[in-house]
Amino acid sequence: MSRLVVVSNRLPLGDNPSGGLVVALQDALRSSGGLWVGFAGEPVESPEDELAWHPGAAFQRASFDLTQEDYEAYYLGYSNSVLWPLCHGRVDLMRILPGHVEGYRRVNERIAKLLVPHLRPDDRIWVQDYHLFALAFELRKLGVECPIGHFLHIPFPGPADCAALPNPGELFDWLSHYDLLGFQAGRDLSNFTESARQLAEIEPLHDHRLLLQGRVLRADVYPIGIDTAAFIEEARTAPDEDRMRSLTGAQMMIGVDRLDYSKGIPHRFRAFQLLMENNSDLHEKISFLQIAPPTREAVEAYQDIREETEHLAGRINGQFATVNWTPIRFIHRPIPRNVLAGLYRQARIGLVTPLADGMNLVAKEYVAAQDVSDPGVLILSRFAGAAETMGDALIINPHDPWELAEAIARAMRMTANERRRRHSALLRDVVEHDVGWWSATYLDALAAA
Ligand code: ADQ
Repeated sequence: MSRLVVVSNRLPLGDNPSGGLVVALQDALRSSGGLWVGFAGEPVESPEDELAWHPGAAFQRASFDLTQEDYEAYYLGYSNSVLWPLCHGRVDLMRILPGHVEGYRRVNERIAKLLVPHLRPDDRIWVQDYHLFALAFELRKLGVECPIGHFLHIPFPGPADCAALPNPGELFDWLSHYDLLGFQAGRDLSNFTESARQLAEIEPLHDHRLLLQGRVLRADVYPIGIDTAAFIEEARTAPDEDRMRSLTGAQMMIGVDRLDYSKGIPHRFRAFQLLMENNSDLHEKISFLQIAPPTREAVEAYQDIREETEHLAGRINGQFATVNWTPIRFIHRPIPRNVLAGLYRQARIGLVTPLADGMNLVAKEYVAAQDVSDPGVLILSRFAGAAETMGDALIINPHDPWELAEAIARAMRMTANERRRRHSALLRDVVEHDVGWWSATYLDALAAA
């Protein structure tokens, strides 16, 4: 079997690293004697001209260094201040600076140069996400001919948004050097083909193949999943968090997100406020736990979101709290997985309302964590990739606070029969399409590409 080489922005560090992607790729990496290459996490003053090796995992791991300048241009700059907002429909938040795209090209080129001496002719390379769009292009320049696939974890923008890039054609040039492009949802594949049609040269062939900028490649949809069996077990055996039980017997509604403007957290707070204003019978009956650790605080667009959400939560609590009841609890810390699994299981409602999201794994974790005899209700934004396969959730438009408030009220009143019927359909999908299915399906397609 040919060796699998995975390249991602972040290298999973620590002994026996875990996390969905690691679990998904571990078997394929181990059985092929595979290698994972990524950034070690902190910029350094004088980077090494070689990869650094990290023993302690079931596969080989190697990291590359970045200078502060490269980190700012490639990671904080082009990746997270241009591509992230672009792919999440927020071109208004893009900060285009000429040095940033240069830095992005430079880092992709540097990773390619560091990787090439360690490659074998029959390797298969799997590149993860938007930080590394240009990697195949750089590897091909250095003569690498083995199959290279890309998987995009976030949405692909449509033509109107793509046109906001300084040089949209370059993105499609980069992508044309892959053999397989994987997307989370049908929506992303259509956006990709439509954007390429308007901004580059594309010709559809048969069997998910196409000609992009004169090169043949395959593009298809591979919705990512979670390690479902492990998460079900985690939730079943989770510690009972008595401290989270409410004094008034209120049902818990839970939201779990990185504190990111794409996740629609202020929108759900406003909908909750509307619900409270119009349904006094629900006062003291529902308590909303939002867990949202801050991320990317060095990126300008992230600096307002914490203040805005804290302000909203404070206002809502001020308006409705009673001596025995706090309507919203807002936690800014990451939570250990087993505690998180237990909280999902206790929550009568899982609230997942992004304005744009590649997939959204919280939706799948919430479903996996439920007690099948008395499951809770998933409320899911139609803008999450997950909505394409999780139609038995209450699908909502997060921009419409009335619709969202109505869905919460409906979930609170839903009969146990209807909850079980919806949950069993959702669980079937989350079990069948877990993260192992995702990686196996993608890697089969890469082998055939
Ligand atoms: P993210 O934007 O990070 O991922 P998501 O899919 O929701 O979004 O995954 C977040 C993960 O972090 C979940 O496993 C969740 O449990 C965990 N998490 C979040 N807050 C936490 C907390 N406070 N404590 C502990 N764990 C927490 C990107 C894309 C998504 C896509 C994934 C995978 O943006 O759309 O689903 O990659 O492809």
